[in-house]
Amino acid sequence: MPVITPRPPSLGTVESENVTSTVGGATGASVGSTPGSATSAEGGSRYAGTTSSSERPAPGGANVGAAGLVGRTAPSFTPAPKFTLADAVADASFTAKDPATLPVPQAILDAIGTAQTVLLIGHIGPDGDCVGTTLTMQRALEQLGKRCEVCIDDDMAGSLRKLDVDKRVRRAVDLQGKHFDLALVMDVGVPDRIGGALGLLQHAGAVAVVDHHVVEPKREHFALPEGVPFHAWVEQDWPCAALQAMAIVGKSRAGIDAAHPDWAKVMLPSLAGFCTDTGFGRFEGLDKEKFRFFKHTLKDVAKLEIDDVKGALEYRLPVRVTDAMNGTSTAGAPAVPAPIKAKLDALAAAHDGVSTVVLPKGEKGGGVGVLTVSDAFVQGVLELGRLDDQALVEMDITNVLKFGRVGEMKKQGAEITAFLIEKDGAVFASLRGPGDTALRLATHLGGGGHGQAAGARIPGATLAEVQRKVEAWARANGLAA
Ligand SMILES: [Mn+2]
Repeated sequence: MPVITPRPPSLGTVESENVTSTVGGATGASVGSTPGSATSAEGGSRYAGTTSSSERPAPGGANVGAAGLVGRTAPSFTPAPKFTLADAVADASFTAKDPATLPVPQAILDAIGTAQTVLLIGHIGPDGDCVGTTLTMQRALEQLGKRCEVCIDDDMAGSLRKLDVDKRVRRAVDLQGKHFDLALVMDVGVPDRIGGALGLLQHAGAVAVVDHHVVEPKREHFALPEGVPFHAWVEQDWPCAALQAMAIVGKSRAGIDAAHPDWAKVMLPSLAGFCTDTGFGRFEGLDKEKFRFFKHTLKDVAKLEIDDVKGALEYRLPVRVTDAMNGTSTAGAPAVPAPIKAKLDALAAAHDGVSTVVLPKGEKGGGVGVLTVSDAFVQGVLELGRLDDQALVEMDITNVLKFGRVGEMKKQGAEITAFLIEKDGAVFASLRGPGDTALRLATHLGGGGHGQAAGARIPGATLAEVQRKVEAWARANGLAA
């Protein structure tokens, strides 16, 4: 078993989201309607520095990148090819712009202005943008005397739980039957991506969607009762919903200022969302002009640095947990309780824990790495982890395994990687590879996705069966020896 250095888990969501978006007959629609979901895993893995150089599809398919600068207000400034958010902040000639100057539909501002109670809803398979957008809105609106709740009806990875310092994010079941003057659906525009929060809309006095994906939200999609006002504000060319929150909050800045808020705390989640949805400015197809609004919010409103935002998202598993996952032992780490140790040891002895194999290149190149993780192993590690952090969820474990071990397999020459994990009587495959190899393998396994990042759910199969299928496919296609 190779010893690896644990890497930070995903800043965004988990890979399984990418997989779920490609199964159950929801393929095209789900992938197309939630580009953020299919790419936020990329964002996390990019941060961990382990994935291929595949680039993020633009949310609107119409982002103009550096060309967006042509004819705009800063003709003297020419961005470097890789002009990141850090570059935008550091470059004195790149002037900041106040998001308060961005247009926001009056109907949205009026709906928020007249509401006394507001429910902020983000999407399932949550990422930094949806958590950051809803939390900044909650913190800002509460400064204006409104009562708010935040609902994201799904597990959140450790980095996102860390953003939610006041533990304000709730599941739908905990808010059942509550009335809100306004429900704001943010960073998502389709009903099947908000989980049980869809039911909460039945008790809302008004509903508004604020999103940056390619969506056309309509009231009938959300099955709202007769007469309930519905508004939608979609900015497909904006890099994140967090920028929409920055614009909304910017319009109310004077009113919020009267409450003497901690602006860093109010804006930090939206800054984090901007960072995760853009890969800290590294993704392709971004309109760098929008970075000016990030810079203003960071420096002039929150008075923070990028490292503060990184720090707010930094989550590490307890040391004895990473030790248990990697077969390492860290001096000074608390001992693993005997029953859990026995369980994990038994799994290892039965080769039913974690395994990796790297097949060398075939005549057409490739090189294939297969990582398998049994559900029993995940549950054993989870049991251990929850002794230290009760809020630990499976994706905290699986993210670390995936980003650590997949990166390790790539270093050993695997251009194509398959991460196979058991869950609920199925094997979930998360696939990466150059060109269209990931999609081809996914299709072979009955799934789908993008050329370089794809997934499949194989019901009723064992890990070993799927592993053999991956290996056979690779050999048959000349991608493994
Ligand atoms: Mn987003």
